[in-house]
Amino acid sequence: MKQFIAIATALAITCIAFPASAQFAKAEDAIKYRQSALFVMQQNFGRVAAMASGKAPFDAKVAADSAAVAEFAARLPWTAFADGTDKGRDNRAKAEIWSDKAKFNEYAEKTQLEMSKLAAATKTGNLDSIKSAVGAVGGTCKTCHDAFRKE
Ligand code: ASC
Repeated sequence: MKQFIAIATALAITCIAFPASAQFAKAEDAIKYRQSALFVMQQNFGRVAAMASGKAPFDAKVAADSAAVAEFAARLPWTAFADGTDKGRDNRAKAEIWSDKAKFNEYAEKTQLEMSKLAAATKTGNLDSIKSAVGAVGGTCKTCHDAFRKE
């Protein structure tokens, strides 16, 4: 019984600490997964960013729906940068992702935080708030790419 409680507790803690931790059969799958998640995130963020910059007409409902998807997608890629997934499929991940995990994780969390703020801004429908939130998200994309993405 004691052992059962210990195992159940360990499982519960693991689930709370790593809600979205995914395991992959092959490095190729992990790379494809994170590339897909980042693509979905970028497509949805890009749609809102185009509205914020005036390149696309502002549609509050489309902006809110897109930002909600981008916010969700922003939670997905990071678990797929597991050890041993630097090679296996064409990709631009730099070795620093694995040698400087603390910084990479910090940037990943910042991206999620700013994406959540953008999702909140789109719910208000206020274009000025959306513009500044888009700028903040774009900044986190760029900071991370400059450090961790090959040209
Ligand atoms: C995008 C995209 C990025 C960021 C970046 C912001 O839409 O694909 O990498 O925004 O350009 O500076």
